[in-house]
Amino acid sequence: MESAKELTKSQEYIDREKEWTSPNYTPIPAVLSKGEGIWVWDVDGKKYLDCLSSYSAVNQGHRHPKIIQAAKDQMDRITLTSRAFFNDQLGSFMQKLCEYSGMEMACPMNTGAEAVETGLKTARRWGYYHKKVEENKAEIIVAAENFHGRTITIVGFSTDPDTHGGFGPATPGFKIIPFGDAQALKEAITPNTVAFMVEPIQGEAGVIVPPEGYLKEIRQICTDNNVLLILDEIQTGFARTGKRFAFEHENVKPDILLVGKALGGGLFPVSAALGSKEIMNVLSSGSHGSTFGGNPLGCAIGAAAIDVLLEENLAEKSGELGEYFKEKLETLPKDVVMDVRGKGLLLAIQFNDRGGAAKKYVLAMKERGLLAKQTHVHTIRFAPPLVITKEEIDYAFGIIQEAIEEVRATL
Ligand code: IF1
Repeated sequence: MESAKELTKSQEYIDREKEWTSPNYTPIPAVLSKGEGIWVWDVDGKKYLDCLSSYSAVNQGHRHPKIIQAAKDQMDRITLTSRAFFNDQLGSFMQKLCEYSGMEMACPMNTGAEAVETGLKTARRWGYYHKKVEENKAEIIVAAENFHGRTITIVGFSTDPDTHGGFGPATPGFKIIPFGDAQALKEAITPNTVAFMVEPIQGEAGVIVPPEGYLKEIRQICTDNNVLLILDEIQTGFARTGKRFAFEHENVKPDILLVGKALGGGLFPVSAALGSKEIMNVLSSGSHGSTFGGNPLGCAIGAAAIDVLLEENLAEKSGELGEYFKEKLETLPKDVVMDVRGKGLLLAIQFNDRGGAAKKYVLAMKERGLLAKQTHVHTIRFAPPLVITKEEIDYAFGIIQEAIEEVRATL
């Protein structure tokens, strides 16, 4: 049990953050000050296993030495040039990223939302320039329960009231269909449809895996109707689900691939929208950009982030260890945990109503030294850094079991 003094130390940080910072989050009360690999420490020196990985942005582990060194080396050279000029890191990073993902060309951005907006703009322009859709008539289809970021356009097609409430009016030109329903896509397409954007596994919705064959079906429907398939792999990408990208589980390829999070190696915002040369060339000079997009520091970090995934074989590890972790989660008491979902090390457990709100379990896990976060009241996502070992999964599972037993006794 923390002493009163220790509580004061953490509390002091919490109070100061609350005093000066907008309340757009309700953090779990852990004040983190150090991270290494799968471990983080709070200001009182308490050690936690990070089972969130900053929503899958720390796949390589906290402060991976190779990525940190690449950042330090680049910081001793040059960090920001803007794209008003060339720099000596961007071309090789774009080539590495395209070769890793099997795409022809990439547009470098910073946050996931920027990559999503880049994908949407590219799809609309492709529609007008190549599909000859009438100007300002382009339609883009998205899935219900989506999460693609927080800009006004993106939240405008969210079905989550917390995400879109109070931010209207929505950007026009978007249609919403049920996730996982290929027939619904077929029926929603019109001659003005330029793209269908979807997460291959819906993260924020609670790690919702679509029916087997869904990706193959929507790929075919988009091809048959000359509609671009945009896959948002910002959370599922970079080895998280047991493959380089989740689309590989069904051997399909998107027309536009959106990436971010772990591309920044747990260090720095690095994202991109990738596609064929025909598609990406619609972004003519002066039509799109960003101050930091393609900056040499982010490129050096992104290149090292990809190298680590390859050198440490993290996609295969994530697949094997994810299976192992999932099998253990499936042994949790069925009267409390009604469902276990996910692929690779993107996993989630859903509590039944008797299990009650997931937050109680999250707090009990935090007390025992494991950090996770609930989503949509009854679900907890488990997404540790992909460098976790089998023994560390056993340790994490022990904490999860104890926390569930403790809370279950109070129900
Ligand atoms: C928050 C959620 C996860 C994403 C997908 C684009 C983005 C995200 C599939 C935008 C970002 C983050 C954002 C963060 C919490 C987290 C999140 F809970 F919000 F929904 F992971 F599920 N596509 N997801 O998951 O990327 O602009 O943030 O770099 O906003 O609370 P970003």
